[in-house]
Amino acid sequence: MRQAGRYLPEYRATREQAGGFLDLCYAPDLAEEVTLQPIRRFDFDAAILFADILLIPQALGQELWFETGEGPRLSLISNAESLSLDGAQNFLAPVFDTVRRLSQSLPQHVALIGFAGAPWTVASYMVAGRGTPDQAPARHLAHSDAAAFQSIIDVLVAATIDYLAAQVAAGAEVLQIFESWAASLLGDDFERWCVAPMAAIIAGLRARGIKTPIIAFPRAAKAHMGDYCDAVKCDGLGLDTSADIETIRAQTGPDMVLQGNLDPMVLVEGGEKLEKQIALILQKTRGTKHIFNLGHGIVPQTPPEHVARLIELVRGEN
Ligand code: 1CP
Repeated sequence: MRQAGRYLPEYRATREQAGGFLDLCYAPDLAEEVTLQPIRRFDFDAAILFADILLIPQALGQELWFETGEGPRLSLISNAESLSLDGAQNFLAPVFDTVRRLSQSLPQHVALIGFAGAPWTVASYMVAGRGTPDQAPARHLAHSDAAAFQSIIDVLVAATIDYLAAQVAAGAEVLQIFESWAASLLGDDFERWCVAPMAAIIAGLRARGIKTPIIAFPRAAKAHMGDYCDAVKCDGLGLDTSADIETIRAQTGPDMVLQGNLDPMVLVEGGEKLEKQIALILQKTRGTKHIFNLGHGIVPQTPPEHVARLIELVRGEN
């Protein structure tokens, strides 16, 4: 869903060289290269590690592959029995290698963002074996056998703490945790499967003395964002395209760092619409702690010139 590089010809060339998408994720020199490509072109203030949220299930022993033109596929599970934490971080060692390389090769002023998926979102793929519009298989398991679903979530929490801690040890300067499917849960379900695991990961990292800023991205969550931030204790909050910046700012107070929420489709369109949207976000966020960013992943058909124009407009303001 982030899929940052796919709008760039240089990404497509490196991806071709790697073979498959997963080969690219596990080849530190190539993953480093595709992380650097947008920075070279646009001089962004931050780079996000090239990897995927589904590497953790694979490291835990679940089969993972990508169907060309379709997306991820995983062998099916309905409890944690076949998952193993032993060896998981070893399996992920190439990712830490990529982070180490990037912390050397990125310009000093460019922050390196490490990341992972949040347990609910990752589990939704693990249980369905693929992406789903409504996460129905995971919601069904969470209701029909909460203990089994909890066992999957618990393994993910433990693996994710280790994974993010290792990224920090390798040089990640900011962490982002993607809860892409936060909108499919409400009320107690949201509390149990989104809030509690996110809080446990952040608390687990803090208990290890890790002070790295952590941005949570509960995409399109319907909860009160002030309460969410208080509960999970994140340092930053990613806003999707549907979020109203001023409303969320009022909910979180002035100290929370917000990030987002330009519509990626507006970036595809460009022109006057893009200029207006950017001006509006800049106006709404002036003088506040806000990281200019999209509200969701950049789409492959985005013309790179529109990204260059965005940078010009945002930088012109400062
Ligand atoms: O080249 C290709 O065809 C593969 C496309 C691709 C890429 C480039 C996938 C498959 N993942 C990625 C990289 C990726 N994914 C990054 C690295 C940085 C970047 O390129 O920007 C990151 C941060 C992610 C995160 C990710 N993967 C999320 C959460 C983020 C979000 O935007 O909400 C999710 C849900 C995924 C799963 C995933 N990986 C890839 C696809 C097609 C999907 C979505 C599957 C679906 O639900 O249909």
